[in-house]
Amino acid sequence: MTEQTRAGFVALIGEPNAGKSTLLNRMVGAKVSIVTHKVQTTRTRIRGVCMEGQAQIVFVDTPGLFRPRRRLDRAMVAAAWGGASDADVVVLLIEAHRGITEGVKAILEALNERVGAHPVALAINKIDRVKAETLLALAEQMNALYPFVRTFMISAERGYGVDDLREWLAGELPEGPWFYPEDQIADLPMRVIAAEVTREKLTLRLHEELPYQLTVETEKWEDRPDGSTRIDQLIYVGRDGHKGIVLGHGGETIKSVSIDARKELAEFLGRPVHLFLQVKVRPNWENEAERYSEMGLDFKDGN
Ligand SMILES: Nc1nc2c(ncn2[C@@H]2O[C@H](COP(=O)(O)OP(=O)(O)OP(=O)(O)O)[C@@H](O)[C@H]2O)c(=O)[nH]1
Ligand SMILES: [Mg+2]
Repeated sequence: MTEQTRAGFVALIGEPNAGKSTLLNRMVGAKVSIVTHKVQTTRTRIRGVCMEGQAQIVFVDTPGLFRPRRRLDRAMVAAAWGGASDADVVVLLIEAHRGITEGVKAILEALNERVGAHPVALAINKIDRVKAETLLALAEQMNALYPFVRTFMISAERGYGVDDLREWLAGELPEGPWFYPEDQIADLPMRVIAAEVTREKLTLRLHEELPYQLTVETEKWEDRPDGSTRIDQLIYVGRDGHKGIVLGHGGETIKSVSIDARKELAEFLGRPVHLFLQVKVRPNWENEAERYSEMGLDFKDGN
């Protein structure tokens, strides 16, 4: 008798920078969600698919949970909770070395209300950064605060504990047919993935200078008969001064961002890429519904 197929959704939630996107990429075995050292990297729900035996696990990477102030923040946080409430299993990631922060406490308080009866597992991430005693104490304290169904200690970056987590998750999913073809790993449109790659390179390059009010959109996508792809993207910034930062001295910054993004896109697509970037000042983009739909966010949620 063949094993029954299983399929379901696993939401990865946690504070900004907890390592949710790193874990998603590790599970999927490819980079489908961008990762940076900065908080609030992920802006929307990103699905990555992985197979574990006869189970298809659809991981939902979510924006970090924090106290939202601006319109975009609110839409991001709403998207994160939406991901959690739709999931079969929720995995809360916390950072081992930071422990139970105010942000983690706020998430624990909101969990009951927002995800109701869904099972929630705890994943203490970045265990490469702490000693074993610290970890055990943290696990105990967290379990006293919330009835987690399981606790895992992992390093998303190094891969420790990740196989155990994946195996356990597979067994928790309901029996049923798969949602995606067996070889599919993500379900974001390519134009959005391409825009995210450029946003990652900008974030990595600009460090502290990075304008929060920055977004990237793919304007045009052309698969050419010669086997190459031409991608035109717009970088929206909120202010004139930000345009100069993104361009850099003599256009140096945007040039190196473009080179890095093109390289990664060509690798991802398996074909040569011509990437054209243009920077536009758009003071009010954070209040434009169209910018949100391009990102996969709900404009209403930002109200
Ligand atoms: N030392 C260590 N660093 C990690 C680990 N996992 C992730 N990181 C780092 O933590 C930072 C944040 O990782 P992300 O995966 O972008 O975090 P995130 O939770 O998706 O963040 P947001 O999208 O901003 O909510 C990056 O610099 C990662 O390299 C880990 O297991 N150990
Ligand atoms: Mg992320």
